[in-house]
Amino acid sequence: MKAIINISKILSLALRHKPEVLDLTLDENGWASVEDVLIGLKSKGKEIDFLMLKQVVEENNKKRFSLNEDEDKIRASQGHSIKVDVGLKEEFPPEILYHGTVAKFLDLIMENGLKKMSRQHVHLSHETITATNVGSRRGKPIILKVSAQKMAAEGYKFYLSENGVWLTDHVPAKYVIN
Ligand code: HQG
Repeated sequence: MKAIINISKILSLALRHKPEVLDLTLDENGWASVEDVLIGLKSKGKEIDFLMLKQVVEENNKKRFSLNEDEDKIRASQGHSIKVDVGLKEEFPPEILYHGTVAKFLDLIMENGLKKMSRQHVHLSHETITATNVGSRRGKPIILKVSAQKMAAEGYKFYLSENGVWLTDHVPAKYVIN
C-alpha cells in the first residue's frame, strides 16, 4: 500500500507538473508512454511492472490517472500546471460546489475570488469531505461555498473531470460564500 502511494505521488508530479523527473514527454493531450514511465520509475529505483502500474491506476483513491484503450499511454485526469488538453466535458454544475482552503488566503479570496494559481483550473468538489481534505493539506481547513449554478446561469463554464473533480477558470468573489 505504501509503495503504491509512493509511486502515485511521483506519477502526480511527473504527469501534472514536471515530466522531466521521470524523463517523460507529454503529448498535447497529457499522455505519456507507459514504457517511458516504467523506465523512468526504474531509473529512480522504483522498478515496477505493468501490472503494478495498472494497480496504481485502478486503486488510486481519487482515480487520478487513466490508461488509454490500448494501455500503452497514461495521463493524469486533472490537476495539471502544464498546459494540456485532457478533453474536459463541460457540464452544468449542482447548485453549490465547495472549495477547501485555509485562513491565510481568505482575505485575498474574498477580494479577488478563487484563482487557479499555478494550475489550469480552480478545483471544486460537490461534497464537503473532499474540500475538507484539500484544505487540510495546508492547515486547519475552511470550506467555502460557490454558487455554481448561479455562475453557470450567468455564462461561466464548468467542467467535470473524468475522476469527478469540478473545474472552472475563475470564481469571482461575488459567488463565494464564506
Ligand atoms: C488558494 C489536490 C490567494 C486556494 C487537491 C488554494 C485538489 C488563493 C491555493 C487539487 C486565491 C492553490 C487542487 C486567491 C485560490 N488568493 N490564494 N485569489 N484563490 N487560492 O494546490 O484547490 O490530491 O493549486 O484556496 O485534492 O488546493 O493532488 O489548489 O489553497 O483537487 O490529486 O490557492 O490538488 O489534488 O492551491 O488543490 P492548489 P487546491 P491531488
